[in-house]
Parts: sequence; structure tokens; C-alpha cells
Amino acid sequence: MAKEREPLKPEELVSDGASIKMINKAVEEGVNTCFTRGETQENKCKFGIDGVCCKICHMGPCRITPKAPRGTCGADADTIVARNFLREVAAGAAAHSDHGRHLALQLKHVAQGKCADYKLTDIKALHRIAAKFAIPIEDREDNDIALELAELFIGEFNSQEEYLKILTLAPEKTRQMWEKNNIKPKGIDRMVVESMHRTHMGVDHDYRNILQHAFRTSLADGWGGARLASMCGDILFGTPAPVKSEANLGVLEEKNVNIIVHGHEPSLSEMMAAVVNDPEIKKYAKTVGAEGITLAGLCCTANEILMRRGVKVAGNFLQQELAIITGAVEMMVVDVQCVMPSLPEVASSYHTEIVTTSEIAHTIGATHAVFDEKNAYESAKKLVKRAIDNFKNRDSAKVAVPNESKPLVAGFSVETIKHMLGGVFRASFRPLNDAIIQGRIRGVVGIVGCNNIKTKTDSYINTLTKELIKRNVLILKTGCAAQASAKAGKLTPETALEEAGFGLREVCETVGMPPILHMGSCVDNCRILDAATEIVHEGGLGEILAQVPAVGVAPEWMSEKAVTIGCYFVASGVDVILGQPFHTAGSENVRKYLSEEATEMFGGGFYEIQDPMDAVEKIMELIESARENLGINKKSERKLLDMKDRREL
Ligand code: NFS
Repeated sequence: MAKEREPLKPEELVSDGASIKMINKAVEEGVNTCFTRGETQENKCKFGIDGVCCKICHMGPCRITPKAPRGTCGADADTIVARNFLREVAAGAAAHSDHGRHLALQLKHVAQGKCADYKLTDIKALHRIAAKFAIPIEDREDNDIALELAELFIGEFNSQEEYLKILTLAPEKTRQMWEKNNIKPKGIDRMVVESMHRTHMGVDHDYRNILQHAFRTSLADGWGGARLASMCGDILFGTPAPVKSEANLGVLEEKNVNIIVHGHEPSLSEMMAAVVNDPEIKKYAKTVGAEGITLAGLCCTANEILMRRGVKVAGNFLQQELAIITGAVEMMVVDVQCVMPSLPEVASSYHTEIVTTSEIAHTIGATHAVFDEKNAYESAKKLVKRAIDNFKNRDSAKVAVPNESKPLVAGFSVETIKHMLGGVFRASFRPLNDAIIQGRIRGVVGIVGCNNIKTKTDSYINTLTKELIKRNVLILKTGCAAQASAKAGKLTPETALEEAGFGLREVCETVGMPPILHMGSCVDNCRILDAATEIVHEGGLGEILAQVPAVGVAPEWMSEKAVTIGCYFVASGVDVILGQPFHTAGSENVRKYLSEEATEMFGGGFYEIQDPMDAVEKIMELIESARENLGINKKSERKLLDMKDRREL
């Protein structure tokens, strides 16, 4: 049974005031959260940390030690660590890509007229994307174009012998590099199935061969499943454009019915966002004594509807339980991924109803209400009504919404960035390339991924971001990392510009763009690669992604999806810094493969750096060395000195 726990110091666990208040409230009300469970789970298994526990067959589990260097079957640490790693990558690719599959199928159903409540919202995006795959658009019905595109995307999952068509979106030299290293993926499903086959007892034992497939599988995600998820999302719900909103638990309103959408896929949350504006529903909320309805998002679902509709963000990953602890949430509707199984238990201390909506994601203690896409509006309306009916069950003594939220600007799709840089008539990355070549911007860093109980929430992310913009690095963000900046008030042009270095500030002011660009949810990490591809195509910064002065960072990552994302960045030639180490410490060979050998093969490798300031140093070193290799540093040094002089003056 639970032991007496040490008094918590919430300010050591989280960075923002709203979360501190809610952790204190949880303790007062005797509610367990990830922060208390994190303490009871503090003693981690060393074999697990090192990745040397093998439970792939039932002669085991076997654990590798200096005295027992091989498992019962003879597998050594290299094989075991590599197999465990590949399984993580496969799980991450499966999660993102299944999300992509649902959207591809939805695109097909919408094109066939089977989902009457959805439409092809962004026809420009449909045409733009169809053209990328040489799908004819002249004199054709949009539904026909969408159907052909949806079939092409669905084919990407099924392809048995052909490489993914979507790989053609990468720069040619990057594709040649994949070819040379034999990591071009075939069908997405095939890659994941093969990962499971290879790691079954007695199949693939060569750690290099196993890890090579990890990179191949990750590409099937980053350039495949996740990429097509973003593209389908843009067609169905609109390509994101700059939008103002707010973030943190203070977006909940005590006098309103509060509904939170949480998870990942945009279909349900889009419909919920439409329903809460229905006059009939608004009127109904008044009948129960509420002033109105607040819809807010958590995790990457929040990012999806923030980017396209400006829906407010209640918080990032480690705030999902804290939102319930406000006592003011009538309903939390979840779909898939990053949803804690503890939610119904936390909710049992309040009146919040947790509703699961996906066939593949049930939780004991939650209400299960399958979301019917073919009858989407009515499905969503039923849920909203049910939430309104729950308003009367609130315990007013337990309601305490922290008065903390910050304004933000999000919605930076690649198309938007192009327009901001080049103007409406000559949308182009040219000004960005020029600024990098001149040295006003030193490089571009993607900061992505989760929060992790092992790091004070948001602290690594925000320290790193602050230091990098100071050093004239443009930041592209997604996921919980973007929400960390939002909660800290750094996603408005004004606040961030106060902290940016001179060169970066000058460029951002000229084009009216903040130096930290929120590019969306976790599947939208492919938008970061898309931006890097635009930079290559624009010219002057190399012919291959590996040459661009760009780095990826997952500061506070925790999920298998993050492992996969890291891998597809590296396989695309981008160096990746991890704030948390992989579970690979048990094999020097695996570690060497993921860092040094990956760098030799792909042009990018992994670095595990647990201190954000050390990470800043490494990132700047990598960026400067890329600049050096491109031969663009000479000119910029002179210019930089000028600027320094000017600043001092
Ligand atoms: Ni991505 Fe991390 Fe989850 Fe989104 Fe947040 S935890 S791997 S950022 S919400 S997927």
C-alpha cells in the first residue's frame, strides 16, 4: 500500500504557477497524480534503464550482467539493446501512422460523400498537395482529386514491394543518401510488421542490421504516416495560418461549462469546436445556470485545434490530471495517445466525466462513447449536452481555477512562413536563406516532444529556447514543447523579440514574425522537415538536408513516438539532442551506431545532453560547423562584429 510520502515541493517539479497551485490542491485533497506516483516509482530498474532486459521469449526474462553476458538463447547486450530500441521505434511509427491512416480514410470517405458533416475545407491545399504527386487537377471535380489522393495515401500503407511515393518530397540528394544506406522504406504497415518479425526470438541478431531497420521504419513515419496525416488534416480542416489564443489552466472559466478535448486526432475535436458555437447548445448551457461553454485542448489535440481554430490550450502532457483538479471540468473527451490511464481515478474525486471515444482506446472507469464520423455533428452534440448536464454535479467547494494563462500566436505552417517571408505574391524562403547566409540568423533549431516527470516541467525546454534565440537561432516548435513556450508567454512576437539576439530580431521585425514559431502537433514535426526541404530547394545552403545549419532537440521527451521522431530526423541528416537518454547504456556498440556511425552514414547523429546549457553549447557548435562547411561563415563574421559594435555603442 502507498507509503507515507515526503512533503512535495511543487516548485521543484513544475515551472508554472498554475501547475504549482494544482499540485498543492491535489495534495490537500488527497488525490494522487503523476507527481506523487513519480516518487513511488523513483527506484528504476537498472536493467531497464540500460536496455539489457530481454523478455522477448519465455525462457527469460534474461538480464545481461558482466557475469552473464548472454541470455539463455545466446543473445548478447548489443542484440538485446538494439531489439528493444527497434520495438520502441516501431511502436512510435505505428501510433503516428495509424493516426495518418484514419485521416487518409476520412479524406476518402469525405470525397465519397460518406461523412456529410465534414468537407474539403482547403481546396488550395488539396490542389497543392495533389500536384506534388502529379495528380491531375485541371477540369476535375475536387472530390475526384481528393479520392485519388486518398487512395494514393492509403496505398502508402499497403505497398509491399515499392518504396513510398511520398519520399519524393525530400531533396534529391537526401533520397540518394537513403538509397546508398539502404534505408528507403516500403509500405508503412510492412515496415512496422517487419520490425516485429525481426525482433521475434531467433530472427535478426546483428545490432547494425536491426538499427538500420529502426531508421528505415522511422522514415516510413516521418516522411510517410505522419507526413500524410498533416497533409490530410490541412485539406480536411484547413492549412494553419497565424492565430491568437491563450494557454495554461487559467483558460478554464469557473462560471462556464468546461469541456476539454485531449489526445491527438483532429476529427473529433474539430466537431466539438463547431458544436460549442451552436446557438441551441449555447442556450442549453444557460438553462443549467452556466454563463457559457469553454472548450479547451490538452496535448497534441490542443495543438491541432489551436493551429486551425485558435481554441485555447489548457496545458501540456503533465497537466492532464491537474486540469481535473481545478474541479471545474465537466467533461474530458479523449481519443488516442498520451492519455494517462489514471484520469478516471483522479476524476472520481471530482464530478468530471472522462469519455473515451476510440475503439482502440478504452480506460476502465471512463464512459465509452464511440465517436461516429458518419454522424459526427450529432455525436459531438450528444457529448456536449451530456457535459452541460454534468454542470449541476459540481462541488463548488472544490472549484479553484488558477488565474494563470498567457496570450500566444500560433499557426505557422510552411505555407504561412513562406508568405510571411516573401509576401503574398512572391511567397518564398529566400529572405530566410539570405538571413542565414549573411549570419543574421545563425541557423534553425526544431524543439519538439513531450514533458517528462524526470525533468522539472518545461524548464529544459524554456531555458534552451531562451538561450538559443539570444544567439540568433530561429526556433521551430511543435507538441508539448511549443505549449511550454506558450505557457511561459514566449509565443507572442513582442515578448520573444525582447529576448532575441540583434540579427534574429531584425529579421523577425522586418517580416513581422516571432522568433519562436509554433508549427503544430507532434505529427507536424514533418512540417519542420518540410521547412528544411524548402531551405534546400531555395538554394545557397547546401543540396542535402544534412548540410543545412539545423538541429533537432527533444528536451523533455518520454514517449516511443519521440524515439521515432528522433530517428527520422537523424536519418534525414539532422543532428538530434536528447535531454533524456535512450535505454541503450548497456551496449557501447549500439550507442556508437546511433551517434558516430549514424553521423557518418546520414550526416546527423544523436547526442544525449541532460543539461540545457551544455546543449546550447553543442547546438551552437553543430550550427557553426555546418556554416563553416558551407563556407558562409567568413562574410558573417565581419557583419556580426559590426552588429556587436553597434550594440555596444
Ligand atoms: Ni509528442 Fe510526447 Fe504527446 Fe504530443 Fe506531448 S507528450 S511525443 S508532444 S502530446 S505526442
